[in-house]
Amino acid sequence: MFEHINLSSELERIREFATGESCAVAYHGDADGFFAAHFLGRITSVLQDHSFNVQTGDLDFNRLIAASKQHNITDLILLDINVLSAQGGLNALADAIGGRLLVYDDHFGEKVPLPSNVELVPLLPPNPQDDSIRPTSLFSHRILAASHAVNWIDDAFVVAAAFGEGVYRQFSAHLPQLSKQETDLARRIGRGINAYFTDTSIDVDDGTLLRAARDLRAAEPADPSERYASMLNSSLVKIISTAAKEVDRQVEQIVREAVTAGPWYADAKMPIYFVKVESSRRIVNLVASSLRTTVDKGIVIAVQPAAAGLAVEIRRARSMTTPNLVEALMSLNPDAVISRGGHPMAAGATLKHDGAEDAIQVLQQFVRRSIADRQ
Ligand SMILES: [Mn+2]
Repeated sequence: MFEHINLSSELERIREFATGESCAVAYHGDADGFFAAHFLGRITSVLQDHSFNVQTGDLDFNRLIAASKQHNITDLILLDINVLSAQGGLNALADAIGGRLLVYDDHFGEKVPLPSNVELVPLLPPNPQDDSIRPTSLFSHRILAASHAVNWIDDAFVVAAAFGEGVYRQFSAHLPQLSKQETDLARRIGRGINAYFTDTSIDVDDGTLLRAARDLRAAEPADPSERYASMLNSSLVKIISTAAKEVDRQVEQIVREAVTAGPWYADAKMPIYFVKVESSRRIVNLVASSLRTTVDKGIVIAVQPAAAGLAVEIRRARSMTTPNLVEALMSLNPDAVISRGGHPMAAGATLKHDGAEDAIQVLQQFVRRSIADRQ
């Protein structure tokens, strides 16, 4: 899946990049970004002591800039940060950072030139299929495997990451094989980590969960029959289970209400669902994905007011091949947008509060038209 990338030269690049105390890793606060950071932290210990999670839903690069300054960080590795969808934020970060940015990303977004101190390694192959996705965590696991022997916990982690990213089925042939029981636990962990990072009170330099993952990894029992229990009873699983319970409860309730309320645009085969999420946790993406899975047809648009602007997430039923949801977001007036990007079947944006309503209408019309055109 990463045939177009020379893994050993990327390993070298990361080792050269992360040599001094001035380097840190910044990762998207979700299972994919988290495990990507965990795996790279295992390659070079410099990155273990300096890691920032970024709530890219809000694309709060200002917090990242402030945290970097506070810790004297001048060089950053960005994992799963979706920077291509927030060029303004990326430019500000590149300008403020003083050193270099090394970006691993598989998102589509604005096509504009990058600042000269930004090095981008595209994880997607040059000519991807329409719905291509190459999670950063799967890439980092490959890099780690090229450098160290990976153990069972590493395998369980990469499966957890695939579940968290919603690509387990798509990539199962490329993933380690676990037992049914182990696979179920990995699914719980992936989803639990997504839930953990929906808490907007988590600070940008909070390393609790990464430490828990490293402790678990370091304490892998020699006896394979004890591995499962050691993971199940780990502090990692305890921490995320609490978050997962609360998030599941909220998401399930919103999805149930949305199904009862019915689609915003009622077409028997291709309904469009429109949901407004109100929560102190940032769960708009989970609501959108869960509603998409539940209704299993048409398009889902979910919005949630956030500090930076109105977060919007848009999903397409898995059986559909159009419309391209990144194109839908790109049809919006750039003046109304703080960030936008994603994948053809799952994309998101943050809209400026001022003008968000008009932008949502444009989006609704785009989707409605593209559905009508198919028939
Ligand atoms: Mn992510």
